[in-house]
Amino acid sequence: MDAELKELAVSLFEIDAFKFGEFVTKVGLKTPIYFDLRVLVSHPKIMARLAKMLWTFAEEYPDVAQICGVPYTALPLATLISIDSNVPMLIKRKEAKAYGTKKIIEGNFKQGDNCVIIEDVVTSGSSVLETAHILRKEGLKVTEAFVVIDREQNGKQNIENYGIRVKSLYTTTRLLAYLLETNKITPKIVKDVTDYLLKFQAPIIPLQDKRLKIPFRIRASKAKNAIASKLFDLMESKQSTICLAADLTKADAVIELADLTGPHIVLFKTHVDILEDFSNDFIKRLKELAKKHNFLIMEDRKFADIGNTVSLQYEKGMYKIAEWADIVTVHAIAGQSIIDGLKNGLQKISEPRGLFILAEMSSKGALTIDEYALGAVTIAQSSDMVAGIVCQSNIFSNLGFVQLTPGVKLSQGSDNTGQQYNTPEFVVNSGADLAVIGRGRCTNL
Ligand code: 6AU
Repeated sequence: MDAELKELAVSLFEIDAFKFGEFVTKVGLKTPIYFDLRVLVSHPKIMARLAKMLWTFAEEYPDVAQICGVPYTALPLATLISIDSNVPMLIKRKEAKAYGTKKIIEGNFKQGDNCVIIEDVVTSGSSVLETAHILRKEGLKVTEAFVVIDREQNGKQNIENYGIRVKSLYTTTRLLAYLLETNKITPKIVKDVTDYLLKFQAPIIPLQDKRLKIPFRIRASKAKNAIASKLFDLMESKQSTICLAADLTKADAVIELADLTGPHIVLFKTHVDILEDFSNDFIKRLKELAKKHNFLIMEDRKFADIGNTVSLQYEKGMYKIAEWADIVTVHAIAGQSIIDGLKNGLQKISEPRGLFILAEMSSKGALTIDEYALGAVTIAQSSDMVAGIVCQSNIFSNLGFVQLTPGVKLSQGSDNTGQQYNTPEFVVNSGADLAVIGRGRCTNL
């Protein structure tokens, strides 16, 4: 491998893929060494060898489902790898906006597919991170980047801070050594470049997923909604990020589950309309357990009608949800008026109440995509009744909102009615503050 890398380094030098002199990089750093791997397209044999070498890193990662080259220089490399390895490739568009009508990723993929990023040169790491961010938003898993050259200017660290391992064929140091050994460059060039590398490091890129790095106790103080604030406090004090979905049809079974799981959860989620024996006594017992074990109750009612109707559905009828549920879930389909309607249903209630707005659903083929999801987040921002967002990916940055993500199980999969499950690790990487655990709590499912 070493001899091959050295030989390839010489070939790359001879086609002017490395230049020595005075240059300015994309991130504005002055540099005595410049890598221009765009010339590769004029040298197909060298390009093919480079692609083959790069793909040797995949031997350690047999589960690669997709590859994606960072546009543009790495695109032909990724194409060659894809053809040679028979691993499908994705293209990230440079021009489309993340939430535009145009697709930002071209190619077919499944949620949770492992996607390896292919890149030519890493300086600050920003290009790899931009690509990884978009791939992750689309539901792909990104944990590896295969890179031709690591310039050793903090790029690798910046990328690895985001949980992506960087494997590079060359570091600048290694490359200089190969070129010196083969008399392609002088010791003076090696010294100039080495001095430069020691002096100029690209800035450390702050983590973009700021929301997820901030302790719950601080986020509690950022929440406009009192129930959201209480949820964050509970998450901190109970060291739990679990919302339990009690989708059982007998009141006693729900109560038993609440008593059993109560010490370990922060939110207990009900669907009272599936109970065959609902009674006021059930609510009384559930409220007692909520007090005993210190959890909140969410009725997953998914309100979706005009303001007047939801106001009545919330306050009246046989369930009188507004009287006992700390939180309810609400579809965004009706627009802002649904929140006003629910507020109306609280006229006789003095305790704090919160809403979770559904922005993305977990079911296969859900219509809650792109603009819909963003529209839901926009509506959510406008009211202090909103405690958080129910969604599948990291689509908001408001520190005071809780991201609640359903569809969680120890292994990925689906049920026979369209529910799609991801692993706890996956949903946390997708921005979940709270994971909804329902049938996935049973190991035989
Ligand atoms: O884990 P499960 O499939 O047993 O249960 C998931 C629970 C169910 C659903 O009604 C609910 O989460 N849910 C929601 C919520 C919480 O609003 C939204 C969604 O997109 N998917 C989903 O499953 O009680």
